[in-house]
Amino acid sequence: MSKKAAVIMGSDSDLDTMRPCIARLKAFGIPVEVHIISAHRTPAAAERFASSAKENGFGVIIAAAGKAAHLAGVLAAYTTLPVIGVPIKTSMMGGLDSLLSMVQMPKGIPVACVAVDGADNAAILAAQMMALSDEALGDKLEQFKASMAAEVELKDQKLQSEAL
Ligand code: RP5
Repeated sequence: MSKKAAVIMGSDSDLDTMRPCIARLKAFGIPVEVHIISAHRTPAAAERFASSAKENGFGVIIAAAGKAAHLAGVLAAYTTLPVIGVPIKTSMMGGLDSLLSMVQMPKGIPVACVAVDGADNAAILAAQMMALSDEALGDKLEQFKASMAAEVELKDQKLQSEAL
């Protein structure tokens, strides 16, 4: 059976930012579970989820959080699964607070951190990780890259036909 991806958010206020991530994972045919678990408000649930994620059939964990964004790091502390962090944009510091909280992990507990609000890239990176042991998913990623390249080429062709 295909491994699942987990999308964990620190708050329901992160959901709108994370919708493209969930949609992209589904578009690749990856089974997804989405949960709200907070490193600070529900730390026991964070430990429970991450400690059992591997035996529960997950292949990767995506963790989105803002401000003092410790969620990805805390989840990573309790699992050997790869954890991808999505720092959420904040009103006070534009997400720099989330980014630094997430990316500056101490030696031994890595978190693969994407850009502020980089939900879509988190899904693509997760798919690339899971494709290491899933050839069909690898083919879908090849197609995805080819269609992106075709789109750019089309834009360039269109530009060449315009008088600038
Ligand atoms: C973080 O604090 C969440 O991930 C969210 O990005 C931010 C604000 O949370 P709420 O106050 O909206 O619940 O824990």
